[in-house]
Amino acid sequence: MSEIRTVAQIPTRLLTTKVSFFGCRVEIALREKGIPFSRDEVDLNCKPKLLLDLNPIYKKVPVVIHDGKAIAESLIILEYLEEVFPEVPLYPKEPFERANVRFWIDYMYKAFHSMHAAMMYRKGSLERIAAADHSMEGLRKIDETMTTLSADGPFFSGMEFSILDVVLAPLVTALTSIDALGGITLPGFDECPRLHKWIGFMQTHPSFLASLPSSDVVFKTLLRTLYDALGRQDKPLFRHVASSHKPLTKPAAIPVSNIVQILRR
Ligand SMILES: N[C@@H](CCC(=O)N[C@@H](CS)C(=O)NCC(=O)O)C(=O)O
Repeated sequence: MSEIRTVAQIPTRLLTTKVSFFGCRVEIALREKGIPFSRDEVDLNCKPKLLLDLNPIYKKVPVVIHDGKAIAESLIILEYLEEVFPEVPLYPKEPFERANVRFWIDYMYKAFHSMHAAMMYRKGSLERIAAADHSMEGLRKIDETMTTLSADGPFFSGMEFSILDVVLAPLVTALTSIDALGGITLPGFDECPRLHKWIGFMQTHPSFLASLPSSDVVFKTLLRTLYDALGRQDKPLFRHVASSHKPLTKPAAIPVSNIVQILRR
């Protein structure tokens, strides 16, 4: 007689990379749902055949392999996990509430895209200013929405952890890097108190602590991305961002003179 396996016993494997905001979301959802998984970090500068085979269209991480089948694209993976592992729900059941939550997921996804764009465009360029403005507006709207849903939180929509917390998660570590690298002056506590409280609370939340890289690791990775894209041609910009970084959690200044060693690590 064949062995009957519960869904959680079917092997789950996550392909991600050292710092992947998209991969982190999937990791948090897996942990919140109590799904055992193995985690493999892929080198995106030298993509392994496995990744190209499993995600031949986009060739990106994260990819989840569940029961021998590969699922790509973080938001699609999150919905898949919800359908296959419904025991710990992260989305609301009611269709209108669910639609609303999907709206905010889409909004946050785009706000992150603007932050990344703000970082990648040249300093002072119109594109950089527009992207920075768009992401600032995004953060203000997110603060407003959180406050409307629940003035005190502690989670995005109140007392219950939800998919909105998962999707906003990268903000917890990305903020200082985006600030330093993206040339964005982020809205302060006075302007977005609920958002700042959320960030503080999430820095103590177990699934976040286990899944998010430290702000220093995020900074170094983004700095390398920026250096590869711009730094070689724009040394003053590179020096500026390297020296203006202030880590969110651990006070460990990065002297500009050490920058080469940092990038070699
Ligand atoms: N839309 C994708 C984006 C994933 C993505 O951009 N992944 C990055 C790593 S964080 C990647 O694999 N980049 C490799 C590349 O662009 O070639 C998702 O939501 O999963």
